[in-house]
Amino acid sequence: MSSPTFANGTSDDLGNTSTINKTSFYICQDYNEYLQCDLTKNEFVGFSIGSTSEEITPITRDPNYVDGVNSKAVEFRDRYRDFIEISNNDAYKSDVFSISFWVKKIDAPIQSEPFAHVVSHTTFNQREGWFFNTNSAQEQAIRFGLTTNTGNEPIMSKPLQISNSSFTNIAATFNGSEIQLYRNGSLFDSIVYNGTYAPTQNLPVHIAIASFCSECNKFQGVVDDVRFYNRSLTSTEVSQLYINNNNYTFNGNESLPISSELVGHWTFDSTLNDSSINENNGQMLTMVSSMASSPDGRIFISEKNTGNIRILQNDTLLERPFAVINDSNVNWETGLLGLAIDPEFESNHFVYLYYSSTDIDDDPINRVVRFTEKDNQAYNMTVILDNIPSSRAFHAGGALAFGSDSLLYIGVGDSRNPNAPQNESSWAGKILRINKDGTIPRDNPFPYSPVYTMGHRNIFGIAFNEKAGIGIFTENGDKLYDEVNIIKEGGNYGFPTIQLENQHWKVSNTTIDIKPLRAFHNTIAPTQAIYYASDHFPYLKDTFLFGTYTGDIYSIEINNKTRELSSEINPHNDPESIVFEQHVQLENYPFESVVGLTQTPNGDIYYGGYHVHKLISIDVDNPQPILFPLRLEYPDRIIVDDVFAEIQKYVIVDIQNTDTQKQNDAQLNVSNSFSQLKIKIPKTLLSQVGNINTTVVSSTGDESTYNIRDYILEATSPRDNELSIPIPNNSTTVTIRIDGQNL
Ligand SMILES: [Ca+2]
Ligand SMILES: [Ca+2]
Repeated sequence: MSSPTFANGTSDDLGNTSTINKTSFYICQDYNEYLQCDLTKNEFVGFSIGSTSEEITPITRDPNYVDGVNSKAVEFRDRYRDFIEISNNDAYKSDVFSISFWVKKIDAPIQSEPFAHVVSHTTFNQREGWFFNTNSAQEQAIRFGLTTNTGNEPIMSKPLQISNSSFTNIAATFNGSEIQLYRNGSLFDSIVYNGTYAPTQNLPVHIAIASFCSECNKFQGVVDDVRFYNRSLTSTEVSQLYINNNNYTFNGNESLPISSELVGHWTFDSTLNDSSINENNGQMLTMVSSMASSPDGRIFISEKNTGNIRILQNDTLLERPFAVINDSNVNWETGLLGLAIDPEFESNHFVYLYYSSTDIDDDPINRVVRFTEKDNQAYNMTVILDNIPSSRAFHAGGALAFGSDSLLYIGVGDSRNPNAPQNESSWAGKILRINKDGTIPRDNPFPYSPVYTMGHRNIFGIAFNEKAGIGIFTENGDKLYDEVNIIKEGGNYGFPTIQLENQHWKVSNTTIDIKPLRAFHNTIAPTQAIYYASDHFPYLKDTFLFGTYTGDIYSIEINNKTRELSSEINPHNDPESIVFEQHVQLENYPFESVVGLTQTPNGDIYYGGYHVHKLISIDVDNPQPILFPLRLEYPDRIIVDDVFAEIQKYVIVDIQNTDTQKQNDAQLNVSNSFSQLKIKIPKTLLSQVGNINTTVVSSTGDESTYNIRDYILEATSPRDNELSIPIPNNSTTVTIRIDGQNL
């Protein structure tokens, strides 16, 4: 058999092309280390922009005090995700120091990942400070880590087992050249320190989570009597610390009291106050789940775990909660969830809440209730919709928003029931739509049912552009493909049997499901959504905003004018498409998730995780491109399988040639090519085009690679490179590689 060859020729020979009648768009997203290219509904661009914020208030709660080694101690549960923050203090910047605390395990399963920090004062890059972390989620042995600013990994101690029946005292001392780790007053590990130690300059001390983060792995256990000394204790002192937490008498003589150079001491005896001279009191932080502004500018805030709804008025968190829910079922993703303000709040003062509870059989449910606000207090709690499916811990949904029609839209998760989202009669995995009083609108798509859309996994954000009559909802995928969707009456959004978990929606080869407006390859975990119509941030005006658990605010501009849409996708004749996407980078450090998001009537944007922040400015002068749109046009007989790219290096397109009348010719012949693939590549992706190679598998199975530069028709504009690439006769699969330059 002769191996395939290309005939010599020029682009003038490319006469024999077939009709181009398919168009598809790919978006390549910059994930720093790589680009991920995915099929998308239309062509749009995206940028990352910087911002500044101001911290308005922490969201705090009372700790759960339990019996300690000495009076009381604080219990941490991983599922509640609460932690203690102690603000940074110059006293913790000593080059020599000691830390002591008591710790006990809890007999309860742990779902969080390993390496939870127990007591932590280190930077994200682990070049400054120290920390105690767990070696694994189940074993929970504790290691001491001391960082070095030489660029090496932290120096770690051996894992020290702790008990679930009694408290273990852990003490670490550092004298500049040696680390000693003690267990119950006895030396457990001794390490020569050959790094260069730099104390943490700018971060608080955290207990039960890493100090650089409010959304890292949580420690589960009980912690008591945390001490920080700005000197290295002797082994005798450490053993005395174990025997007696109070004062230390040396050889019967009054000597160094153990309080000498004790610069932080938190007894947790029903208080988080610091009993050392520094009086640097700790606070227990808890998570915001939703925020909603009333027309007078007050911000209502639901706290997921505490049962409290709070009010932020003139940037001050009112001491007395607006409402307290006593029957909330609190777990990972359950508790107090969505909040909504009635569109006629000024006359009726109605505030709505979606929260998790249990029914009379103690089964988990969610319900929507309504309060009437008067003088910052809630009255007349009324159940609007009850027995919404829930789960013990996950996928409880919680988005709540009024539509342009003044009806209440409710995002309900699948409650971890895979059969529910495609079952019309279940409320799980749905968006529900009800009248304000809980009755069912007559024009709902399923008679006598609140179900408005179906096929959802979990939803935290719904928002409406009243003028255009467009509503969106965010949807949380598993590890891959979170979504933004347009709300369509009676729409089926595919989960889990049509659009599969962790798969791009293109695998669903049907037209019964609505494809997402936008699918994000890597997890962003979208949260609360709003439509922003204010001039306060002109750059964000008339866009949908939503928070992300990964700590940014996304802005998406949607147009419902008819635009060119991919012919590879059945768009359900939906003209809506994305015009513009921006990622507002929030530079909060310690890192903070954006769970709640709201705008005040004057256009201020507030958001919250464990603190409430106000967006102050966005850096509109320096947008960084992060989305690179590719446009491909090709004949019916071509199928584009996949696209790969690396910035300024290459674009690779994998295609299949399904021509059933391939020329019965062993020769692959570019000059007599019958098909062309046209591709438009933005210059931000490849500023110039160099080598172009195709690797061709012929119908007889031969594989060869050719430089086809001479056969390419090229056009460039200031913004894009456009290439027409011949697809050789008799090919079955073709890989086209377009390099950024000649190698
Ligand atoms: Ca105590
Ligand atoms: Ca979907």
